[in-house]
Amino acid sequence: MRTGIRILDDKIGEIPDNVAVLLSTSPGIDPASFGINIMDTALKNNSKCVYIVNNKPASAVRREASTMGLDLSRYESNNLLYIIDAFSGYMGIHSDEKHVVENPFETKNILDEVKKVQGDIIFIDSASSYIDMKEEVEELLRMIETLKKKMTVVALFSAWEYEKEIVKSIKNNFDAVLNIKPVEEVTIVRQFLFPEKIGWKKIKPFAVPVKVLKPGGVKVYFPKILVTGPYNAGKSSIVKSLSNKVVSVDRMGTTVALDHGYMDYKGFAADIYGTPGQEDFDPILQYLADEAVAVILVVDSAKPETFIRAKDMLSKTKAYGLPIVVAANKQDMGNALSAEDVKRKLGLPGDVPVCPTVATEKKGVELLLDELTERLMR
Ligand SMILES: Nc1nc2c(ncn2[C@@H]2O[C@H](COP(=O)(O)OP(=O)(O)O)[C@@H](O)[C@H]2O)c(=O)[nH]1
Ligand SMILES: [Mg+2]
Repeated sequence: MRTGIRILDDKIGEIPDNVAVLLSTSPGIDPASFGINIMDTALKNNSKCVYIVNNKPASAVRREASTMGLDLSRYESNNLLYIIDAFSGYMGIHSDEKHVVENPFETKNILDEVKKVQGDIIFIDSASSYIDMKEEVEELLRMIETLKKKMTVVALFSAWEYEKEIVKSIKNNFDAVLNIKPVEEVTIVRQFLFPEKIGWKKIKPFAVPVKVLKPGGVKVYFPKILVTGPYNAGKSSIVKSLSNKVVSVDRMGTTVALDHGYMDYKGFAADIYGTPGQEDFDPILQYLADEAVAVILVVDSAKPETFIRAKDMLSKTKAYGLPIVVAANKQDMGNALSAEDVKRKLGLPGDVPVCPTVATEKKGVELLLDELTERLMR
């Protein structure tokens, strides 16, 4: 089993069978989106899933999935997914669901309902709501122990103000703990996933920037990738070719303000901003570059006389220190230098990749993206 979240999967490896994973989110972040995304990944990998929901109607789970662009009905009708309603019974309301726990106050009844279905992975949405209902944690932990003997357990947890000791004892009972927390930066709040504990693998602490896209699901998300380079090098064309959506402010054929695009590629999502190339705009370059996480430098391979300017722009965007990839663009021009020659002439550090591109034909853009995402993962 994998989470479907790039970087995280690469670092924690495959999740073994018969472990319990706690997915804990800070107040204000709904753990269900993350649980549903992991479930969708598991279903796509042919694992059977069971989803117990005790804090909202089962229909709310389907609705949440559908806003993320994920369709669960196919799996439900093929008996690859069972959603167990442990909410209606708690609320004392009627349920039209196929799988209902009439009295969810006792975990024995939940386990009985689980016995009627089959699954490799079971999701509990939500462990915190169950603890709130029972006002104690032992019974839930015992249920998880029982379930773990048969399947992998993923428990969702909204970490409101619980006593430290309680949280500690809960976490102790899980093989892995993944925390999702907001991190405030200068102007924006981003969400990061922090693995706190991974029982099956030694890991160094790391954090993965995440965002729940509706539609799109959970993506590793980078809020700002900067595309810079001299006038006419092909920046706007690169932003366009990288993007699923694009807004460009062009006047008389060149960018006077800012290109913005949105990229969604192999589990990564990013907002991409192009800078203007003309020197008149240099004073604003550093503002545009604020909070950038990576830089794509675009050069016209047929115009080596612009390379000094290109390097100057890298300095002005304070790109050194960030991951940089170079697009040696306009490779279709008869007099274009090869990517190797562009690299040598630019005189950038050896580990900066220079990729041959023809932005107007989207050629080479995939390689550029692979190099970029590879560097972002580091
Ligand atoms: N032949 C060729 N023309 C390109 C390529 N990329 C961009 N262009 C053209 O070069 C001009 C400048 O491109 P643009 O993306 O606006 O450059 P910017 O000023 O850096 O944003 C436009 O006429 C593009 O159509 C390419 O790879 N090959
Ligand atoms: Mg432009």
